[in-house]
Amino acid sequence: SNRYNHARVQEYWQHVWDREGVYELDDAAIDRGEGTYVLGMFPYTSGSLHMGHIRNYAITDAVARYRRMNGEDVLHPMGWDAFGLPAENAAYERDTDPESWTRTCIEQMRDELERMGFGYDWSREITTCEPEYYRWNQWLFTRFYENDLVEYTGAQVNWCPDCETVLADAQVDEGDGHADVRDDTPGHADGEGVCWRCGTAVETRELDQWFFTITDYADELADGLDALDGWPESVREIQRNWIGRREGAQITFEIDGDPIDVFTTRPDTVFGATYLALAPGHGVARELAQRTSSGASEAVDDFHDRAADGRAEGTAGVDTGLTATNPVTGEEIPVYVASYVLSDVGTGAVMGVPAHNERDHAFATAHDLPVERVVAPNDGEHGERNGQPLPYTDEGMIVADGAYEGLASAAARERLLDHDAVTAATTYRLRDWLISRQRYWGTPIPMVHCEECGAVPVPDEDLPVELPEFVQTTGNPLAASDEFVQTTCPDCGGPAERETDTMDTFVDSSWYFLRYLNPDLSTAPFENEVADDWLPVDVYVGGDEHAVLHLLYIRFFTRALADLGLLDRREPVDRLVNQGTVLHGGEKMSKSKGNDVAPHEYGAETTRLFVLSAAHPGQDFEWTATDVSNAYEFQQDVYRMVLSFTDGAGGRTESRPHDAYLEREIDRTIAAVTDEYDRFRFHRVVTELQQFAQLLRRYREYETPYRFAYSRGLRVLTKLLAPLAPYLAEELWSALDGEGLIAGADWPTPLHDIPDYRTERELVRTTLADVREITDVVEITDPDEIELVVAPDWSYRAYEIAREVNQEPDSTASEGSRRSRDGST
Ligand code: ANZ
Ligand code: ZN
Repeated sequence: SNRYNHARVQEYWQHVWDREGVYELDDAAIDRGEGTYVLGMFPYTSGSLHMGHIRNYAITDAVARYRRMNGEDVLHPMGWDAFGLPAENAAYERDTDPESWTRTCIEQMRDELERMGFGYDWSREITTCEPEYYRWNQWLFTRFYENDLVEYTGAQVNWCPDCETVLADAQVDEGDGHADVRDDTPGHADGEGVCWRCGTAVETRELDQWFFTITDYADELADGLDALDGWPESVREIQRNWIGRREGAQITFEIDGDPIDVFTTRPDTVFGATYLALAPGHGVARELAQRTSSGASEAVDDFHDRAADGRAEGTAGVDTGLTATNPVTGEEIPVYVASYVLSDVGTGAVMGVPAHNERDHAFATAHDLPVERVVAPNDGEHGERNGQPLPYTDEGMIVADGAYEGLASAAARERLLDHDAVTAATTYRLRDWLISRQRYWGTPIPMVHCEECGAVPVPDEDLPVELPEFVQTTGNPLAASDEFVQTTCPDCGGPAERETDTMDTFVDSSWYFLRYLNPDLSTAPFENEVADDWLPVDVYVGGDEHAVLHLLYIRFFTRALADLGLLDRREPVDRLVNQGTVLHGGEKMSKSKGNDVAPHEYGAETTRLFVLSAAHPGQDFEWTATDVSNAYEFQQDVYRMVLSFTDGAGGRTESRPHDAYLEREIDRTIAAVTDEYDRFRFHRVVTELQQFAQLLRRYREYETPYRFAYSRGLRVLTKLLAPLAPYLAEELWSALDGEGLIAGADWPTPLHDIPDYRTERELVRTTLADVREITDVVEITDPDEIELVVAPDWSYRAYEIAREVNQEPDSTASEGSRRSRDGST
């Protein structure tokens, strides 16, 4: 029939693909190491796929198919991010265990992915909750431990009382559902924010915890961003802010003859310091609070209690009664404890300069402290102190009396470095990565605590340390299992206890892209040489909500692995694509908002074709039923067109001069579409193909088609469509008697030299009535006059078509061919 029955077609071709193993890359190809690595962020095993997943994987699949048709060895694997709290929560809710739940999710999601027509190499599937996978987390942890990349230390940590676990900084949200990394306030264990998973208000606790010392790499990770020009600038900027490198100085004040260091980015404002402020919990403040003698110490103690409960915010603070000496001016200034000073930033102490800093100004206003202007704008009157509103936070000229007066900020900073009490210093916002979780569903940290020997790593030959059987308890199920906990010390053989913390699941995903290369390797997590051949991942696609967690951790891991001698490469990903959001009714499409559309509600292929055609991969777009049905109609049109030709319409065998334009248009389309694929602009591919299909239809309506050119046109159309609508393309390809499967067919090439259609263009003035499905309509200045941009030797065609094909101009026909220059990002 002339109707495309997508359900039947999908089932048939899926079967053929599976039988032929078309998407599998054999070990020989892996060892050659010359291929293209196309990867989508593997999904968390939550139960079912949502439209964001579909968009993500439709992009990688299109790239993988396109590159495969270009003759490349394409590695396009898939796996499961299978550990984590939600599985545990689901287990409690459903009275099952996390493993059974996770396995059920995986079965369902794999089935959904297959039915979308995504061509994965399933022979490389990995699942992070398998002991065979997580033993390598443990092995890598031990390597990190041996090389001083692991620390075990007491720390103020973010604690989710509902999940009963510690959270990394980046897992504490501002309460709007996303870690808001643009906020200046570091979120380190300051008791603010909510759990990224459950939304419960986060608390602060002090616990002994395992850390990866990612801060050792702070400079490298920040500097490396400059060279990552295949990454969106927005992600690089988020990482830069997250690392938060601040150059400045440490200035040593004195309290009763004892030194106290402050960190500042603006040492040139030291002349205007009117108070000194300590973080709650700062050593000096704590000592004072423990004294019993004075009223001030009681107030400080009381303030500490309030701060610990999260009841001290904004400009909250308390006068300690102490004074500090400014080493540069010799002035005595009061010492406060202030909640806005963070204990783990800089030195945990600041000099307050209300005239030149917003937060200090707010604090000074609240506590009635003096404001002393010491820097004036360069263009202001020299010496003028009250002309501008305060705080004045830019650089300028020093207007404080003394040796520095009249110097520019930068020069003053320079000279201040000669002062004994001032030293150059750099601080970072980045904290070490807290990987301890007091939960069941994760990789057990392979350490043993021995009273004699302290913390001792489990020897490699005893890995994996497998999870004990799951039990329902309120606390940590690992700690509840005596059998798991009681062990012997690997060093002295005495009685010892196993560590019961499990690893943050972000450890699992920090190196999974290496495991796909040799998923069954039993002697190491990956093979060094193979990894060096395949890294960096050529194209990595995923959401920008991972800008600082996952995408920073994979960069850290890659560098750490390189320093351990396991890799040469230092960056994991060459080109990063962040897919935009699918909106529905103006809001992000999601189950929780109740505005979601299940991926299989429409034909799988219609859905993927639609999400690719709707917008540039990085752009958000709105889901509309009309646009979906347009994608559906396009499939039907192409199907009808091909089938009606193969159904016996023979066509001419002699060419006529007039056919030349079709031949050229085929070549031009190949060039244009190829270019759009190279730029990941699948929406433009679809536009090109729709126009090309329309051209073929018009050509055929106009006269008996020249068989050679027309059937070539149909084949080219089918091939160019294959990365986006692979089932349909297979069906058409077999109807056109194409050789083999289109999934393995060669990408079409132009028959004639064609001009670079992008650069060699010419402006042609014409009227709306003359315009048919020609080329880019750039700008309509007047409804009757349109500027067309066409390649030089195509301009004749514009007039040809207008004159010959269309006797009856109507405005809707030209609407359909209008293209703006948007999306040219
Ligand atoms: C005095 C000063 C004067 C500062 C001035 C700035 C401007 P940003 O602001 O993000 O670049 N600071 C230092 N340690 C801190 C801590 N533990 N908690 C809170 N704030 C702290 O970060 C650097 C500035 O943050 C530092 O420079 C310091 O304030 C403040 F006109 O010192 B500044
Ligand atoms: Zn021991």
